[in-house]
Amino acid sequence: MAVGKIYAPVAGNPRLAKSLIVAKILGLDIETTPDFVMGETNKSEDFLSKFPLGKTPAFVDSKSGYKLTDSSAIAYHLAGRDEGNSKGLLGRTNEETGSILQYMFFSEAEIVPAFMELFYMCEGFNPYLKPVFQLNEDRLKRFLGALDHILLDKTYLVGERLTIADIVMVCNLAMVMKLYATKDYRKTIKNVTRYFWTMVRKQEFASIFGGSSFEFCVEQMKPQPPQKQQKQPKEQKPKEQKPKAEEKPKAEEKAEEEEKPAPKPKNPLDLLPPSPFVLDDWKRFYSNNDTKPAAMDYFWKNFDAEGWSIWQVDYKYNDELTLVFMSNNLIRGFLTRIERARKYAFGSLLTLGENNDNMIHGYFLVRGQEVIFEIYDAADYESFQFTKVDPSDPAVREKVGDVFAWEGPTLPKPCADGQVFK
Ligand SMILES: N[C@@H](CCC(=O)N[C@@H](CS)C(=O)NCC(=O)O)C(=O)O
Repeated sequence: MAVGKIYAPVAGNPRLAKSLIVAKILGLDIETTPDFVMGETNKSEDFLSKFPLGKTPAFVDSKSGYKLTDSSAIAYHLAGRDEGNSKGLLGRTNEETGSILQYMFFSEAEIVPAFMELFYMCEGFNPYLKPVFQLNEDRLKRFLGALDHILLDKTYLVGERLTIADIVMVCNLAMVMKLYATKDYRKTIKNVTRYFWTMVRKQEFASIFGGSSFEFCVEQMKPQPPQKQQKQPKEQKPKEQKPKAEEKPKAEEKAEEEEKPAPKPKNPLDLLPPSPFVLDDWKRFYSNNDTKPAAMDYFWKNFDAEGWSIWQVDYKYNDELTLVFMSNNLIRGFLTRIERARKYAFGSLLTLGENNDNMIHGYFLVRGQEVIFEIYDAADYESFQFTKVDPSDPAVREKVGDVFAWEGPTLPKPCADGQVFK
């Protein structure tokens, strides 16, 4: 029987790998969650009731129900299930354990955050900010340089045997080595590269990272082009909706704040005449019914063209898109940044096509007759073309239905993936 279950996406997950490697070494049976969908499973009520942080990996002991989050904490806990510490994964002396923790924290608190800042900007999760990017490149260089120095005469980080410090470090380095550290870069951290290469070929790591087939970085990941976020606003921006406070110089704003608490500006959308179309009812109906025909019949029956507008949304730089998962990450990043629009909008944005030949296309339903502040305020709004469409046109209705359903004859290309903003 499995000693416990780890909730996390399984494929290629270096955070989950830490625990799987420990389990392999100690012969522990761990249940995993191959059906886990990031952004859905970890946002479910059931998951959040167990793990309020909503993050993975997350562990539950099958006997005691003991719960734990954080990949390194879980791996450390599992390493402690070694009767008599026969493998010594947690060190054999108090000093060794201290050093193990030192390297684990170094890896988690320094290397990983610096790398993830770069990764998120390259994947489009965070807007590209050149100084922040450079700062983190410098930080990563400094940390890997220090690690290189530490590893000058070492095979393992602590003592002469594999410990949990190596497992955590190697798993954390895997993404750096795959996506960032090109051949030239690796030449500047020869000891780190030698250490990583030695470890990934060990049988404990090989089944996870492919052993000798591990694919080192050939071309370094790149941030999203900055000009996309710096383009001039389009004329369709309804500037008057922008709360005045945003235009004031910072110092003036600060002085005012100190004098009196700023009154919370009423959202102009809440002042529109009430609409018979209830967004929450629609979202619920859409989630609980087949999109075609049931949900779309409901949608058009209840749609209120005076209170709501429909917008075709197209990514402006479709010809720069490459892998489907990256396009979908770009969509996810945008939808995260318009989070505040949830009360006033619904939409479906799809990645259509295939790797190296795909486009981002969709439709949004928006309260009122303009693109709302909560959407155009997003840093990457300018990368998307919002075009108002005529909801009384049957051809438009069919296209909206196909995009909301993620399938249908009017999609310009077959749907590869997508995100619903609801
Ligand atoms: N330090 C944590 C980080 C966990 C983490 O950020 N996990 C990501 C997935 S790899 C996550 O759950 N993200 C969802 C969210 O932030 O809502 C660990 O190593 O477990």
